[in-house]
Amino acid sequence: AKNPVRVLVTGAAGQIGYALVPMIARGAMLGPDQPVILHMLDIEPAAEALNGVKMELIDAAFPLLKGVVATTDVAEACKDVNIAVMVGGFPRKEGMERKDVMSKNVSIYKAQASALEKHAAPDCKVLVVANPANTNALILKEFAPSIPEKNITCLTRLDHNRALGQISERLDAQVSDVKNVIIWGNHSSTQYPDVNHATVTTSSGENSVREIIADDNWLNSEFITTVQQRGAAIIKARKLSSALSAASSACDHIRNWVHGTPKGTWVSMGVYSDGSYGIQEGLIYSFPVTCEKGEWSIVQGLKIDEFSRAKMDTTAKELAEEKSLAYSCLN
Ligand code: NAX
Repeated sequence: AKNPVRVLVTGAAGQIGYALVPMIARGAMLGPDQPVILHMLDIEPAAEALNGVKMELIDAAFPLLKGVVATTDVAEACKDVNIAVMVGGFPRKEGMERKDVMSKNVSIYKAQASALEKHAAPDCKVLVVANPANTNALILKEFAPSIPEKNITCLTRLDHNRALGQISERLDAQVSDVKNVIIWGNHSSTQYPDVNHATVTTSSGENSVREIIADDNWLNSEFITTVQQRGAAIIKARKLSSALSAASSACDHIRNWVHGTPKGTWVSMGVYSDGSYGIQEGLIYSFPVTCEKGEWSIVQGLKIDEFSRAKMDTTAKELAEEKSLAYSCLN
């Protein structure tokens, strides 16, 4: 039998946490034959609720679940973890300034970066979900210099999956037959969902999504805003933000990272920019990536038209601004 993998979920007493931990315990993240030990972290006011989640995990009698650590101690939570899914953060409350929210999250991610650096397994893979996801991941990277930068990523897979969903609905096709959409940039409303390289498999073979939809007007406006604004639409409908789709996408992100992407398919991940596609280095930016042997690489050589270029630059500019705001909070 395989050795258990230790998976940390921060903010585990929250909404996404509640959807995510059973998925991990059932093998949706690491596979149906991979035992796991769950490490759940939350803050003191949520300690009792966190313990309730632990009780439910025990009650569910998941065969793959070999242990549960539920704690408010960051060092204990990070001890020897192989995967860290960072869902905990400070939410934006009504009337709060952007800078105040940023400042709270900068101090959380600075502290948790140090704890991961000191206590996590050396090859630990980190996925930041909590908003502002790209910038929280960047702060984590800056304050955990001994963790390789390739091991620190943020979640844009939910946006990617939302784009696949919109295309499949529009075509009345199976979502599993649509692939290679791209989310460029920030996990925010400036993100650019790009379908220029996307395909859909039909009885006649693999077709270009742009050609088969044959409605550039829809693709260049309504499709993009629907994906960008989907989080807000879920809040309006549910009176709560996306949780099951976020949790499921976090599992997809880690599963593809660890086990690879299928041949000919790429996914979107927020990763440290190496300057690909003219995106300045030093930002965590969402790119199309393929994964093999536990490592992602940015898909190279895609043709970028003027329309895409402008949108990719707008979202990069917002990330550069977030980065300076985050740095101004450090002093
Ligand atoms: P909840 O408010 O339900 O849960 C957050 C949990 O984090 C709470 O239990 C809270 O006590 C805990 N927490 C706060 N500070 C902490 C700290 N320092 N250490 C450990 N835990 C801490 O929010 P939920 O709906 O679960 O969303 C979690 C985060 O995901 C939010 O930041 C949200 O904005 C972000 N999202 C990101 C998405 C993405 O695609 N990247 C999509 C979904 C979601 O909106």
